[in-house]
Amino acid sequence: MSSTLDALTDWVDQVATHTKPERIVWCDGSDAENQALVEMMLANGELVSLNAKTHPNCYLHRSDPDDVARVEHLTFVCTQEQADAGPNNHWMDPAKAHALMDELFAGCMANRTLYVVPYCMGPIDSPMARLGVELTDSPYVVANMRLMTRMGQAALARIEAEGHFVKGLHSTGELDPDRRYIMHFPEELSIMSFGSGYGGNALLGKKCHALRIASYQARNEGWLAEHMLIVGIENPQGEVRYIAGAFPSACGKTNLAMLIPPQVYREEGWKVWTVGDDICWLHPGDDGRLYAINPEAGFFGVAPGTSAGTNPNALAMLDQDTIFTNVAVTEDDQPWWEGLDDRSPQKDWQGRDFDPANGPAAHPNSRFTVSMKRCPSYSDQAENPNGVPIDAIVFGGRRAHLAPLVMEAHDWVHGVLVGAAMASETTAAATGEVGVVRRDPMAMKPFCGYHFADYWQHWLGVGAQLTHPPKIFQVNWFRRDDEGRFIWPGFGDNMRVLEWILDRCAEKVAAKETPVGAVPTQGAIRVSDLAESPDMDTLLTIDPEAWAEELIAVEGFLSEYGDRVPKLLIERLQAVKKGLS
Ligand code: OXD
Ligand code: MN
Repeated sequence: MSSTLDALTDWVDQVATHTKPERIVWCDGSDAENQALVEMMLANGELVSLNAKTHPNCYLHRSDPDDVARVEHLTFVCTQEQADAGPNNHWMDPAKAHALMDELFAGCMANRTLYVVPYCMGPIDSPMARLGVELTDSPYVVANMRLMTRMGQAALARIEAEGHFVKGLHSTGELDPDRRYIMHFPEELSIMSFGSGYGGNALLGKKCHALRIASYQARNEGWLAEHMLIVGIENPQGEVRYIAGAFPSACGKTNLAMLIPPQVYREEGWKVWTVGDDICWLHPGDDGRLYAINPEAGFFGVAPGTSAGTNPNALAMLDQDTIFTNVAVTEDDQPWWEGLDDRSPQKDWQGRDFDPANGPAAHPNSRFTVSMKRCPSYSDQAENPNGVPIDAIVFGGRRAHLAPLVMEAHDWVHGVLVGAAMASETTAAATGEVGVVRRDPMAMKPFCGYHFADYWQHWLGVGAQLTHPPKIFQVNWFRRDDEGRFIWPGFGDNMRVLEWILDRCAEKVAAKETPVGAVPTQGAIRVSDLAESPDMDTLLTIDPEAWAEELIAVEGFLSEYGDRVPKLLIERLQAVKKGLS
């Protein structure tokens, strides 16, 4: 019987025969290997050096201007049955998708190196972690995968021991948007990505594996793969409680994951610990609770808006060992982006002399890639192989009206409905129009690898199994007043809302019950120390008429998913509607 390594070598050989690389390099993840790759990329211009005094070991990558974001319209889930991919995914017949990709990959690595990148998603010794191998012709991808995953020798050893891994094949091709596809084959546990070097399309461990393929695997295996941050809140007594939160792309997950509590909280001894900022794998534990690991080892965060004011922890970690993509630079070669500070950039993200007439200096979706270990609030539990127990799940969206600052679902089933009804305005993380409201259930619209209705059913099933399920909440930091200004200060002050959430979990505070959920009573959210008190009445009011309309819209949205939508969810929606009338 051949070993896993033989199976891996056979696959590498097959790919090499088809793609014709000049050479094959098996990556071990070592510093020496990384250094050699960086030097090569500096020499060929794929990376640009930044100021070595202020930003040692930091580099800038300028991508092709047409390759700056995920491409949802070119991202496919290829299941045998179209119905299994669901209306939430673009579907292609697997045979057709393979034929198309085989044609694109034929000979595409001529004069290039094929890198074999073994990686582990999750702490290397965690039973919840999963393995993968990405074959890629992009050294930029290799350098990023090294920061974003546990990559190299240790992962290869675990693959050999375990015998399973997700196969990911990637080539930047010619970066031609007309020859670009991101294909997922959940039934084969494989991914093929051609024509893009952008993180979400090319770092296959992230969205492709840890969300689309993993969500499919998780359903078969009884767990959840979610687009969530994981944050630990330590109270003055030294107890740490963990919250997982789903927010659509670019709604501040990274900021929330590393928030710095307001001064009064800090003085009392509150602390915040970062476990993850984007992806969370949730497993039911033997004690009936839900345990979370972050499958990633790094942050691939949005740079614009990150500043000493909005996210000092992020800023502190970005002055060393970071790869920047599509940011601007100052005259002394420091990375710069809109919202950072009031210096003026010299070169824009395309390397041109900065001219405001060309638009923002940094691309709105410019990114930093950095190891989690560089984060000052990095949790000492982030590497815990058993994960962290979750007390609360938070669903957030970006809504100018309607949704209150915070609201607690009646129970798990209602929480699943709240998650399924999530809506937000679109952002720059995906190509397409910005600012349009769209439904984004559990913030998984672009990432769920199977039919949403089956996914909601799976959520209900996981909840039914838990004797101590987390409580589920909805939050909205983005409510606006009549002049269009944000009412809630957000950022570090979100701590005030997290405190209420944890108090509810510990059954320490009462709440005001409404048909759509329980909201804080007057004065329950601490704001008295704020220089300017926000309009809490508006932030916490439930408008029954507007909610009745919202529920009709939600009902319409759910009906797009047909007969497979769980009856329990529809019944609950009807019950909430009835409560409002
Ligand atoms: C991301 C995204 O890059 O959600 O995390 O788009
Ligand atoms: Mn994300």
